[in-house]
Amino acid sequence: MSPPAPLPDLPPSLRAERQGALALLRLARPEKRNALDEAMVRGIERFFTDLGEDVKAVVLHGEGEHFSAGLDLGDMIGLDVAARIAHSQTWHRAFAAMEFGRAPVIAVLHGAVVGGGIELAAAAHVRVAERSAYYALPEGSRGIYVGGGASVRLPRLIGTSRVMEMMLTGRTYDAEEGQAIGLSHYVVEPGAGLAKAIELARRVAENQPLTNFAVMQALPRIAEQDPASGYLMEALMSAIASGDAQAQQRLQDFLEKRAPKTVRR
Ligand code: 1HE
Repeated sequence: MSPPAPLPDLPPSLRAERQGALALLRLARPEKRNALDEAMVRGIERFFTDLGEDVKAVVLHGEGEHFSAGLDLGDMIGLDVAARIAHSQTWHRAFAAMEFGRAPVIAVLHGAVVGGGIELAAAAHVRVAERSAYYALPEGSRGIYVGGGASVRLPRLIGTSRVMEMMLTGRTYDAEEGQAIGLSHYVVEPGAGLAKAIELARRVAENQPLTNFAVMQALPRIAEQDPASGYLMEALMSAIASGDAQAQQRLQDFLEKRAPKTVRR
């Protein structure tokens, strides 16, 4: 078997490692509570853009007590309007590279998941929250506005009204509340998030690659289309995925009792 593809060069505030078919990306700036500065955001873009073809799923997590304190507020000091637009668009590119990248991303959330930290988490495909996690959009009290895609991604997750209320009042949601409103898919005990995310990522990595492609690339676009175009796109995607040799084999495996059943777990 060929050795795993090398991981892209990253700043010291981001650490990447391979575990078989998985890649793990760690926010490694705990002394600043994983506040995301420009080097980290550009590093995130590079990581997801240059991900090797043999990476089948990614786990994103944070070092220290918090997933991320959001934007490094120092980056907002003294920029003119054009530079601020460019700054926000750098975040958009980085998180789009993740959301529409080569491999599904499972994020582990703990401690503060605030501002740009929620924006980063919202670009992941599966979110596992430890009980310590809490969510906030403190932009209002900082005198700024979201710039990492929250206006687009968060209303789709939790509704425009909740995003408005979070931004206006600075209210926080804890891990359980976050799960109830759709910010995370799982809540686990403190310290158990990474193991859970790796378990989920291994499962994701075993799917047919074309199915994962369809889920990541087609599903969110279909969901935004008018229904008639969406049904057509779904039929086309479905035909492409199920016509693949690996899909045909998997179907045969089930029919000939070689594949596991879908049971409650
Ligand atoms: C930071 C940042 C940051 C910490 N930018 N430096 N985000 C926020 O408004 C959240 C701001 N952070 C906090 O409220 C707190 O830091 C925490 C609740 C997350 C953690 O508190 P704590 O007591 O553990 O840490 P700390 O003492 O506040 O912070 C440790 C250091 O990290 C300290 O620096 P030091 O040099 O004094 O050690 C902090 O200044 C630094 N630090 N958070 C810069 N965010 C694309 S637009 C997105 C818009 C947003 O994300 S707005 C939300 C910004």
